Amino acid sequence: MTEYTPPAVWTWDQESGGRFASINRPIAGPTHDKELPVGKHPFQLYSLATPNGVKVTVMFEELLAAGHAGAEYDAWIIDISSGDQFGSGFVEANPNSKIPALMDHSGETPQRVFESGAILLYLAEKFGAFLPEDPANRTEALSWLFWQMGSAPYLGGGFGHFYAYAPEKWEYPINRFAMETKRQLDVLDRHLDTHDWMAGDYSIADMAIWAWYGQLVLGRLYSAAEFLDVTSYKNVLKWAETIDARPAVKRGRMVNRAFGDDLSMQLHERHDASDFELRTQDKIGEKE
Ligand SMILES: N[C@@H](CCC(=O)N[C@@H](CS)C(=O)NCC(=O)O)C(=O)O
Repeated sequence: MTEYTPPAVWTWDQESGGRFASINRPIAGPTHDKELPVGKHPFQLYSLATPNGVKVTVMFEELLAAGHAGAEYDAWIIDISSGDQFGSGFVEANPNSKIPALMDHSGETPQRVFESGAILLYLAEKFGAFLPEDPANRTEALSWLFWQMGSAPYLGGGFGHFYAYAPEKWEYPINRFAMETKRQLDVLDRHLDTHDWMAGDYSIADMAIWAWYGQLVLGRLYSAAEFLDVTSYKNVLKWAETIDARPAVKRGRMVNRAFGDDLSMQLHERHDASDFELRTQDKIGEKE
């Protein structure tokens, strides 16, 4: 790694390199006018099937599977590599320009919700589902939910960025964030040694943590399974496999997914429960 002497005042170097460099900016706000589409359901989700997006689509599919018909939703794809997150309509839904963003049109005035953890909590409270009712387990579930929100940036923005996306492999940041990621996996592994779920029953805490750490130990993130020796976290792996086998989780993973080799796992937009059967990319790809 070449030595870097920071200047007195940082300036924006547009040539900083690395995958996704083109979408990073040091300023917020919209870059262009673009209204968001609105479908027929009360909930309008604007997202992409990254771990942060998958948490929310898993929650919607779990709510629907549990019989909460009011959780019907339209899921629109936001292509973050093309800058959709900087369109004016999206920025109105999320001033932070990151997926996922939710609009709830079920009340008198539309309600925006941004930050995946806030969306999960909003839906759990609205439907009285997937969040323990007793105060002790509820508090524990929220502790783990917020743990995920605070921890995953070290896994994604730290480890994942330097291991998979940075323009070169640099030992210092990879060591730093591999160490922290493995520490976090050990936190989970010790907890799951004596618990089936993160808090009480299966809850939004499991959904949030599974999307990142569950998928990491299942070998789906950053091609890093061997490097991080993920299968040594046996309790995390068993818990991750149990969640992965849930039909609603499989459906949640498919929504807004526009990458990967398996076209039958890609449902770019979800507007109806039948879309999982009728509108995956293997079935409509050639037509659209
Ligand atoms: N803390 C946020 C993080 C959301 C986030 O980082 N989203 C990423 C995709 S996983 C994104 O939209 N990135 C676009 C960008 O940075 O411009 C949440 O959990 O909702």
